[in-house]
Amino acid sequence: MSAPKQSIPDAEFYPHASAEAKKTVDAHQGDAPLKLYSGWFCPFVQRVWLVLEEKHIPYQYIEVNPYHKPDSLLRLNPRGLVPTLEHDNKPLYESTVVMEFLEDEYPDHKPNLRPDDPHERARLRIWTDYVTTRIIPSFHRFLQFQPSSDTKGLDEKRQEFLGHLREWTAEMDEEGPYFSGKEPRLVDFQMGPWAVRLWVFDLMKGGLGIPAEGQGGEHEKVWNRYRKWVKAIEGRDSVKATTSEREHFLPLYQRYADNTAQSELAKATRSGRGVP
Ligand SMILES: N[C@@H](CCC(=O)N[C@@H](CS)C(=O)NCC(=O)O)C(=O)O
Repeated sequence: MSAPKQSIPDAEFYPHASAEAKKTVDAHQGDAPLKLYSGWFCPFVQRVWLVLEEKHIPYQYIEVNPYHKPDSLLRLNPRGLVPTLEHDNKPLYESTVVMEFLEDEYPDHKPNLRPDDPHERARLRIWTDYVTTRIIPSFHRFLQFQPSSDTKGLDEKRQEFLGHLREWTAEMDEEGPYFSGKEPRLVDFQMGPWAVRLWVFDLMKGGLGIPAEGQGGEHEKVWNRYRKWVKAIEGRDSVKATTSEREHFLPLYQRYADNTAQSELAKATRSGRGVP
């Protein structure tokens, strides 16, 4: 893989949420015992933010730039990553762990995002793990790949990513619309933030490659199921309430697409490691 190019100056980094997400941020500025240290653009943050919004848990939203880690963040999370939660003055981090914590800590806040059946609950955790260990790394291998003359390599990365997405989708309840049936569960919000960012491949990598309806061949059924799922996710109020203007994501994703991003995730992808 070619050496990363010089990174784009910070000036292009849009400092705060916009559109619907800005309204949500503005509504959560008051002091609260639960504080979300956030980056408006971050899909790992959005996982946690979705759960807070879905369950109407009171929280204070605190915007930080995790690429210029302020002491307020490092004091709570030595890894300096967002999302970081401060709950009754105690820190917690790692998006999937925090999501589980919110379920445990706020049992009276509906909806319940874990099924009661222990087997289904455990099964969904397998597919959460799959998102983090397969889908997100292959998303980034595809996004950060530099084709130059090697378009075959780019298509390999595209197919690897689509293969993982298909394998994940094939595990969904047949009817849905959500992964496990009629109700959304944590796993839906663990994958949702990446699903609503797939436009980056159309804009920056020559297309995502999900076949159009009726053209999915042997995979027609699974892609139809994926479309049903993603429509349901995009329709959630929580998703709308945590999404900023697309144009503000562009400089951030362009750096990944050019393989110049210097985030922990970009570096991990370059060196063949998984999610930081
Ligand atoms: N495993 C972490 C990953 C979080 C993460 O990578 N967050 C990014 C922003 S999207 C970050 O804080 N990056 C700072 C850096 O790369 O230094 C989680 O699931 O919470």
